[in-house]
Amino acid sequence: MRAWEAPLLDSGQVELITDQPVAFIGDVHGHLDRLRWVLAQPAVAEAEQLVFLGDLIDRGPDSSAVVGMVRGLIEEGRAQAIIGNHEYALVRGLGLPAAGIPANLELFTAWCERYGGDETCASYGIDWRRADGQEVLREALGEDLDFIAALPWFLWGVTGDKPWLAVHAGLDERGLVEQLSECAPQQRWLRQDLPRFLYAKDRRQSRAHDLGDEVCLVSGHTPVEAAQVSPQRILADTSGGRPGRSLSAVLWPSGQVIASPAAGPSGRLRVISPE
Ligand SMILES: [Mn+2]
Repeated sequence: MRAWEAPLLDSGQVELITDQPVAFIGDVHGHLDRLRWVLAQPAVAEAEQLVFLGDLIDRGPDSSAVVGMVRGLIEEGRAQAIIGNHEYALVRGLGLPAAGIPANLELFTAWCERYGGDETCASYGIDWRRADGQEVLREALGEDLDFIAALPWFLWGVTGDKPWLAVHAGLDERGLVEQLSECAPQQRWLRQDLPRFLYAKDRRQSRAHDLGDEVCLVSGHTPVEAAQVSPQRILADTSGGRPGRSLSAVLWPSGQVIASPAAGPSGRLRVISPE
């Protein structure tokens, strides 16, 4: 029997994915070359499960290929991924009528102009400014859009007696169940405000006051120079999708960090232009 169990919430929200060592992978943001480099490192290749921390898309040149690769890894049972604010903005902005998700034109425009969504559109062969841009983008995304909209908003796991909770932007000090309940599946796409759960930038140090000391809180979202790793907190976004930055993976429970070169072994990494 496990020494630790995730708090009981809506059964759709709690996903204990593995009891094996995992590799947490920070915000990829369309940088396929960095992702390939990280996945090729033996420590990552040998991890039982890969856990992507959200923001697979936007800013980098290859969002479509990154989504395809991660979808493939998930379908093979090799990986899990949570949603990030960039995927949220795409799905909520574009809307997904079949799933009851209304479009939000203001957010869609912001996604294209300020989130780096224009790069994602280009990777799917779409110029978002054309009059039927949303329609053709939805068509081009196809099943990728359903995949992105269905990503879980957080994940639990436990390796031996080492539990973790992954959520894209981290948590604040409020109670755990209160915070996670804001993301109840039936509510999450209908809210009027942007979920802080995915957006807040002030959560490097904070955690829910009732999250047990034994639980490691894992997030991406807030770019840091080097991955922050402690028994209670992992922050793995070392790029924000920007040029000249690296993609990091953090092995759990060892805490080993694997970071791609900011410029290096592949052509694409080498030709990254300065910010
Ligand atoms: Mn990000």
